[in-house]
Order: sequence, then C-alpha cells, then structure tokens
Amino acid sequence: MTKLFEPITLGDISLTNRVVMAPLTRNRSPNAVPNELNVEYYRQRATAGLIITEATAITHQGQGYADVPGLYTKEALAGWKKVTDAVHAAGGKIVVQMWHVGRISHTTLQPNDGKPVSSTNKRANAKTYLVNADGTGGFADVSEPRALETSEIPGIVEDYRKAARAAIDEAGFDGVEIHGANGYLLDQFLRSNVNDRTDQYGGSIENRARLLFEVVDAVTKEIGAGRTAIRISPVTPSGDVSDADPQKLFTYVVEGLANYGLSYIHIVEGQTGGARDFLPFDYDALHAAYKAAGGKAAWMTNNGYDKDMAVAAIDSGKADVVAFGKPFIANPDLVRRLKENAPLTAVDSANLYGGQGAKGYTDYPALDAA
Ligand code: 8OZ
Repeated sequence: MTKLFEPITLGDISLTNRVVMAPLTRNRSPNAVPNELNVEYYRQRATAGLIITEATAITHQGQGYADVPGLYTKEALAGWKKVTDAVHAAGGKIVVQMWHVGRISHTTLQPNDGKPVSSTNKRANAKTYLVNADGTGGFADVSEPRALETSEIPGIVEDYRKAARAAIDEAGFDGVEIHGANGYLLDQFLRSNVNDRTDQYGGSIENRARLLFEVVDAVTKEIGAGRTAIRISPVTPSGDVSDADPQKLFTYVVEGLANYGLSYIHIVEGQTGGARDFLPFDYDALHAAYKAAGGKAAWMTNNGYDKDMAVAAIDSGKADVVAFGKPFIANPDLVRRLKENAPLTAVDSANLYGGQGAKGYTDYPALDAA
C-alpha cells in the first residue's frame, strides 16, 4: 500500500494526504485582489493534502505581472480570507506563496513607475505579461532594474515579515511558502550570473545566500518555523538565471535551512514546467545533505510527476510529499482520480494565464460531473 494517500504533518500543518497542489500563476485577480472566481477555484481543489497558492506579491514593488494577487492591501487580505475560509470549510489546508519578483517586472507595474529592484542593474532577457487600460494584453520585455542599496535590504526583509504576519492574522492562511525559486528576487541574489554585488550580499555563496536566510529568520521568528516553508529550484533557468556551481550553492542553502524547524522544503527538480534532466544535479545528495545537517522538515518534490513517480518517490523515502501543477489545473479532484486510477483531463494550455475568467479555470469538471 502506498503512503501517498496517508495523512502527514508538515511542521504545524496536518494534511489528510500527500498530494499537494503546486503554486500556479493564473493572472485572474485584477487589481491584485482575490475575487469570488478565485474563491471558487481554490474551493474546488480543497481535497488536495495542501494547496499552495499562486505566487502572491508581498508588496507593490514585488509585483511583476498583470492581474496577479497581492498580500499588501486590506482588500487583498480580505479577498484571501474568503479563499482560506472556503478551503477550510471544505476540509483543506492552504499556504500562501510569498513573492517578490525582483527584476522580472516592468516600470508600469511598479510604484511611481519606478525601476524594478534586484541584486543587479542588469536587465534579464525575459518577458512579462502586461494588460493595457483597454483590456488588451501581451508579452513585453522586462524593464531594466536597479540594484538595491545595501541600506534598503532590511526594508525588504521587513516586507516579508509583515506579509507573513498579515497572511496568518488577516488572511487566515495555515502557513507561508517563501518563493526562493524561478529567478525571482531571492534567486537573483543566490545565482552567480545575476548577483554582481560587492557588498555583504554578493560574491561568496555565503554572501549570496544572506538575504534568503535573513528572510527565513524574520519570517520564522514572526509566525513560527512550523508554519514557514520555502521553495527553491536549483537549476531552473527561468528569469535568465544560472549558477557556476548549483550543487555547492544549494547544498549550502539546505544545510542552513536545517537549522530551522521548517514545515517543508519544496524542490523544483529540473527546469520549472519543463525537462526534469535539464542540467545534471544530484537531488538525492541534496536531500541527504539536508538530513545530515539535522534537517527535519518534510521534503516536497515537484516537476512533471505522475502517480507512479509520486508513489515511487514517497514510498522510497526520496520525498515526503509531492506537488502537482498542471494536473491540478485540469483536475480539481486530482486526489480522488489518482487514488481510483481514473483518467485525467488534459490541461487547456490556451487558458492558463489571465483574461478568460472561468474558462479553463473553474470549468474543469470533477469526476461525477464529467
Ligand atoms: C508562470 C508565469 C508567471 C509567473 C513562477 C510565479 O514561475 C511564477 C510564474 C509562472 O514561479
């Protein structure tokens, strides 16, 4: 018998099964405020052992795409409270993914049309998605960023701390996942091709990881380590990031994370949403290094898993929980379908991001209705 459908506790958060809904950007929250359609979408997926929300900006400066939600206004927090209430009423658990995009943004999305901030002044070879006042949208090159002054960094850490407090107290989340992956702000500091700083946040691996640890420190002190998690993506090239020695960098990161009693550590294996073998990387060695350093958090793996892969990973101890992305978009009752070996609906990739409202969002049927 597989443990995939057995309960597990991740820090302070108890789950009824080990099938997790991965964070999935959907661009359906105009003005950065979660709405009734978003409530329905998450409610439909509440049988997941855990829902991780789509990436959610901790501040206006942390915004990088049209119609993604935030955590920084009264309206957004009230909108999220409706989501968390609906998920809890349906017996589910939900954490928010706390996001600062760094340089993956556009001046038109920033406070006072300012430059996005980063570890660097170098523009990413990357696109973002913008919506014009008339409702038409399209991809656009990201803007040139400005490197954060050393003196501004405590303010960034403070932004994460405040967002975590509001996520728990006002929005009703069970915990938070710090977005340390996919080429956004924390990853821009981590990776050697982007971080060209000469202060204590650049250069050595220890320096490049400093911001991430300051954020983990502040958030765990604020809301408790058992409600704090983090996502990393050691080799993903998203957002034009790479590293000279990802194995060494991320071994240092997980060994440091072992000092906190975190809820879980979430690893994107390979290229996010793409090839699992994108670059050579020894994920078992990473897991072993975490455990050898005394790490006790649950190990969550992600990227292209199907049921057989998830069962194999969990029952062999390579993972404690597995996060599914696209299958959860198209199958609100994914847990039941996996358990019953029922067919899965394919994802409608034309309607992943934005604009189309319920279509390709809340109109995927559950098994009985299919
Ligand atoms: C897809 C489109 C826009 C953003 C990530 C938050 O990769 C994202 C994202 C994914 O982490």
